[in-house]
Amino acid sequence: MARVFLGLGSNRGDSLAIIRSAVDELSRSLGGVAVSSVYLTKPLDLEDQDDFYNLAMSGDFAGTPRELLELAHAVEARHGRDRSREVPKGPRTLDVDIELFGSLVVREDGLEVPHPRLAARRFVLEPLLEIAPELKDPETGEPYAASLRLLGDQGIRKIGSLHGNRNDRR
Ligand code: PH2
Ligand code: MG
Ligand code: MG
Repeated sequence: MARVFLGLGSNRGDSLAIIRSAVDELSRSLGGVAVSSVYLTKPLDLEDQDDFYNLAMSGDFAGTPRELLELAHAVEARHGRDRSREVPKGPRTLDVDIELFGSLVVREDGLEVPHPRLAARRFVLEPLLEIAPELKDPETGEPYAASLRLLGDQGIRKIGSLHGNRNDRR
């Protein structure tokens, strides 16, 4: 059993509903799930596209990294993602990335864990550290909190809980 961390993103379609549904689906294969707040984030890499909704979730997973990747791809496909008809790093209904798989390091074709750009992306690190502030890079032992302090603003804003905040209602 490994504690795994996933990064979810969407900037096409009804992004919040898509992410909510994907979290529910993924949660069926994970134990002791934790889910971060939702963040509205400026697109990185390919800047000429709509802002993304991003969050992180974690849970205990009983399978292999390859099996988790297959699950991630299946959940993406069920939420309208068609990898054969999309622009690399461009708009997508749902992206489910494996950020960390316990302390495993995997560098294979199509499966790289920790995610190669994890420590450079505020839209990944901020939600991740919200649910696990002590997380460290399994290769270097460097706390991700230190990586986060090195990053600039990157245009990310916490917009609240995935299911809304009950205390906001009157
Ligand atoms: N995903 C990308 C490329 N750029 N930018 C933001 N803000 N959020 C993302 O999830 C994202 C991105 C490719 O997966
Ligand atoms: Mg991806
Ligand atoms: Mg991605």
